[in-house]
Amino acid sequence: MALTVGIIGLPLSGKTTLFNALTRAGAEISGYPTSTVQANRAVVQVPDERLTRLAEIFHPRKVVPTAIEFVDVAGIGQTAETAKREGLSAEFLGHIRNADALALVVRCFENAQAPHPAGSVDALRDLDDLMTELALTDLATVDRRIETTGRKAKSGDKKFAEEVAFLKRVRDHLNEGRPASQLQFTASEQAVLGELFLLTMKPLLYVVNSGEDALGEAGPLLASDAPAPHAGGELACAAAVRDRARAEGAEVIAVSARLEAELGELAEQDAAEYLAALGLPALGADRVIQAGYRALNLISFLTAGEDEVRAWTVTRGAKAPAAAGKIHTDFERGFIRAEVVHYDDLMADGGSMKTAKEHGHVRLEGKEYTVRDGDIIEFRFNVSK
Ligand SMILES: Nc1nc2c(ncn2[C@@H]2O[C@H](COP(=O)(O)OP(=O)(O)OP(=O)(O)O)[C@@H](O)[C@H]2O)c(=O)[nH]1
Ligand SMILES: [Mg+2]
Repeated sequence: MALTVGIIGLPLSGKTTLFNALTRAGAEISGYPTSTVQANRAVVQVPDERLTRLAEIFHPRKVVPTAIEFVDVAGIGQTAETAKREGLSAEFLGHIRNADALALVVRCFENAQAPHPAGSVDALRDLDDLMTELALTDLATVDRRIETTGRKAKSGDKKFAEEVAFLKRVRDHLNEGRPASQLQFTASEQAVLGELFLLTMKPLLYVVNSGEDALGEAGPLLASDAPAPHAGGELACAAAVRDRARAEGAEVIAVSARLEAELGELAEQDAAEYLAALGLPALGADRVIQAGYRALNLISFLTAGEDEVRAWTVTRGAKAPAAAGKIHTDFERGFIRAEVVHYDDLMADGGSMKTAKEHGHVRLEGKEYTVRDGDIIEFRFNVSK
């Protein structure tokens, strides 16, 4: 099943425009808020040029990239959606509860045709609003759970009393405006948290939606420690989001959703030339997907043969048998060894497995081997025992 990234942000921050750029799905956008009433969903392939290169070497019958699902929802805050200040509605939540990560679209672009609902561009104010809504929503979830568990605790079962004590700690923490992801908890407490699907537990990815003119400068600015070259404006906005994201150890990237959406309508070659002219390395859509992978702490390993060349997703730090289990449970159960050559090594060896073997680049690894991003793996297994 594909991992899901929920695209959230204030009204008119460019969520649907970004969604369209990511998925080329052509969802409706507009210049006034709450245009996205229903959620937009689409599954997209994770771009991986290594697959293309491997396909040239192995001539497989098919090439299978991994996939990621994006969900685009209505704007949060400053709208009827949250006017009652009780957090997000059940319907809204239904769309993002199960997301594996949240992409927070932060508006840094100026656009007189679609003015910012709060009257000015101010990323930190917007982020505070957004995080408050998420925390309020989590608080409501925790409160409900305290009620139900509290009733069970009346039976005298110590387990429920402990759970209530923990939930109250979570509530206090959220009340201080801190995300649940910063809590310390034991394994059994983690199990309780896992059942709550709290929004502030999810890995975050900050997406600075900058104007098309500022994008060329915003990208390098995010990668550097430099202050914004002038006060106010789109670059100062981008720098503010960068500093916030860094303080939280979260991923941050800059895109111009509108530019990306327009590029998405061009032929791939034309889009690439246009990007190069702007000094941009890759389509923002691709960078969002890759940053999503980093936010989720995921890596890809590869399999390559005559039948198929394919990318698989595992959590960073996964051992070889767990990776094998992604392909088939039998592979994990009967795991014997993994024959591994790293993609970079294979390329350095001219794409020849024979040369790679001669150079000692093909290794046999056991159960304790930690899979690396870009490993090309063939598993040896035996399930007859
Ligand atoms: N100049 C400029 N305008 C943008 C950019 N991204 C979005 N817009 C404009 O902002 C307006 C809102 O864009 P949407 O993508 O609908 O915003 P949204 O966040 O999905 O809005 P809601 O669903 O109502 O919350 C549209 O008029 C877009 O054309 C951008 O990068 N630059
Ligand atoms: Mg929208």
